Amino acid sequence: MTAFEVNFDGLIGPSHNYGGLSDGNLASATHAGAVSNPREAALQGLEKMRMMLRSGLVQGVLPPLPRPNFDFLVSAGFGGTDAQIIESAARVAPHLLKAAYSASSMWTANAATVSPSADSADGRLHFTTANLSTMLHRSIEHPDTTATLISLFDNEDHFAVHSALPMHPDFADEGAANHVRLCAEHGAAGVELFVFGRLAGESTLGFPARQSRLASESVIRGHALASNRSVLLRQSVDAIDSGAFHNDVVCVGALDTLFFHELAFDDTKAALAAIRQAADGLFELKPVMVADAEVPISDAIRSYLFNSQLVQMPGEDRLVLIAPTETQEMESTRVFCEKMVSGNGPIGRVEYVDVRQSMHNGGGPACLRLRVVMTEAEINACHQGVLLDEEAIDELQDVVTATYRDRLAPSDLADPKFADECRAAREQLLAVLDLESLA
Ligand code: SUG
Repeated sequence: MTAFEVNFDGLIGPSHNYGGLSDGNLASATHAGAVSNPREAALQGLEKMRMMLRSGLVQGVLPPLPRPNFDFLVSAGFGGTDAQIIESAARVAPHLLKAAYSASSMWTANAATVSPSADSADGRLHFTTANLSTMLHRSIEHPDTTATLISLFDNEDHFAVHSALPMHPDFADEGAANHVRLCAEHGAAGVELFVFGRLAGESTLGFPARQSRLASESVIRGHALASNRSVLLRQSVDAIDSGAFHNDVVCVGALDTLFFHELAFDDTKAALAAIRQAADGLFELKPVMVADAEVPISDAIRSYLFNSQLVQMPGEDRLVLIAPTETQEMESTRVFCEKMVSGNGPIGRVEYVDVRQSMHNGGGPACLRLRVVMTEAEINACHQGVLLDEEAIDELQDVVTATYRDRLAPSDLADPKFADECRAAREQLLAVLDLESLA
């Protein structure tokens, strides 16, 4: 069956700010407290979507979640009117207010894990919303994310939307950021890789390992995936402690190609052997491993070389790597990319995109999109308002330009009027996407 990879990018919300909320995410720590520019952030994201669309790909979008998250603040004991809730949270618990305002749902690679219908025993396209339980500000995303996915994929013949796994560290799940699907072509059965940082119950030193093996195993069961086509791999501690808080900071795969850093996995040789065994009879794996001697892990993480989108563009016979401009600006990664594309490997071109506002919080091009492999029937069965054309992108950009601030300091979150601004902006975005029901 023919299928297409549809990228659902997160539309960056009006409260995008640098809260310094993510332990183990070096960019978030470095930019903590800086003034952000939500308008520029959202426009950068929308330009990336436009670039994909112009290349002939199907491009989707997921709207921002409602922020501030009043349910969260109320469950933390704040009460009264909206303005009173914000004023008292700003006074006694500014860290909770920052969490409630985080625009982190923009990184839709963490929204859910997705398995295409070609891989599932029941022939449906499966989503499991990520519980994101390791980081407080992210743990409050899942109820609204599930509601969004249900609105978009509201057809049980084609789609199964599973709500988040249990909210316990044993089930810590970060979604597609720790998941890679490999195949001969999108519509054919594939091999799904699940990368975890620790076992349930295991405590680790250093930066937090955000994904548990139990979470990955649970998703494999829920999505009715064949066990011989599912591979569980352990992230290396070196990668996590160097700042690879998700596997997609050191690895990206598409079709039969796996592009990864030498230090990404705990045991690279065993990882490749396991993938080859699972792929037996389906495709021949093309690994592209980048040696630490060529691109040190610290450069890979600062530039986000691997947090790139790896896509098959119509009319091009080799894959295209859509990398952040930071990769072009760093000597080791630029030289590596030039050498890679001049060789005859599976990646033939690198396109650089500017998503700097998101990058300063540790989110590159790959974080900003959720990949959903869909057949034509599935594309037709999903909510059409989120499948973009240039006109819709223009309309969204107009709303952003008219309603988003171009300067936001964490202290601005204390102003109750900002909550009204965020609500009004989101309502206008939802209207463009024909999703008023989520308001
Ligand atoms: O979870 N940053 C996000 C970045 C997520 C990137 N996603 C992928 N790698 N797929 C995170 O650490 C920072 C927010 C702040 O500090 O204000 C943040 O949540």
